Amino acid sequence: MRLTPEQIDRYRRDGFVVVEDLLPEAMRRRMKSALAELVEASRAVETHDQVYDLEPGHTPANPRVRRIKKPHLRNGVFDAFMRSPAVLDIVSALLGPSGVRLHGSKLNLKAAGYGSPVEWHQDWAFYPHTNDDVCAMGVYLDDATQDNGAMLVIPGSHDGPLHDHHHPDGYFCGAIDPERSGIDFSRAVALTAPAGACSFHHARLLHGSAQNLSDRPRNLLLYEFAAADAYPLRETPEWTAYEARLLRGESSVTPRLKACPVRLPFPPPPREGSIYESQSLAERRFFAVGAP
Ligand SMILES: O=C(O)CCC(=O)C(=O)O
Repeated sequence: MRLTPEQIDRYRRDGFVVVEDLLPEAMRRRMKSALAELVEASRAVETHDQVYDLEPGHTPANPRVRRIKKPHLRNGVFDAFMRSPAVLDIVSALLGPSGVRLHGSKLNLKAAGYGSPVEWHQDWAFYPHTNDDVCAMGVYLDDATQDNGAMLVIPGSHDGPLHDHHHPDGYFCGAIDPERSGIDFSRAVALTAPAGACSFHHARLLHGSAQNLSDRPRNLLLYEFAAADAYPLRETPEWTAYEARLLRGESSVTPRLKACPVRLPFPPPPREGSIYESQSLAERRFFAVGAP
């Protein structure tokens, strides 16, 4: 499937585009059963680790998972979809001709009844690159609706400033202070779409999502992609592993530079491991958290 020129224009103007029916139904079912197996296996885990970020209240008898880290390394189905021509054709159209590299992946569960919110942020604050041809693809494993925590975005904000994601005490906490930021949150739109849809959002786009107090889960698989000639500023990657993440295009040691606002996510927060952990340190929250 290819994007129409109108869809590409919309991504450039608004900073996001949603494409329905991109994930084949058989693959969606395989992803859901791979996810169910991973949640079942989380009974063996008591604290966050390399695979799991756990919801408050998780116990072996009552497993509650907030995020699967790097799902493309956990089950082949998550690896296969990001390499499919349908996905790479779209991502190439958005990121340009140099090629596509996987930066990372995650699966945010947002379980029915308690799934945690994600405070407003810009992905760029977490992983700035030498140019901003960087995006995240959301794969809707379930319907995303107004009441089950669909992602909220501020259209056009990818062209605006990089907001402060630091705590007043000086460390990076990965969340924007809703009062100090001056952002007009009434402009937010919800990326509601049926299961099988995929969204693509620019790394500088403002976004967040509310707690899921509905009785339906909202599992969202996310792949982070960078243009092949965008080099990460935060870390010096191990070269062989970095090259293995090149999904399309040619390897190059000549990154493309573009003047973009950058603020490195340092010093690191006292609690690290996932966005949920670092955001739990934020002084003020936008999204309410109900009792689990
Ligand atoms: O799961 C969501 O609704 C938001 C995800 C997100 O923005 C993130 O994990 O960086």
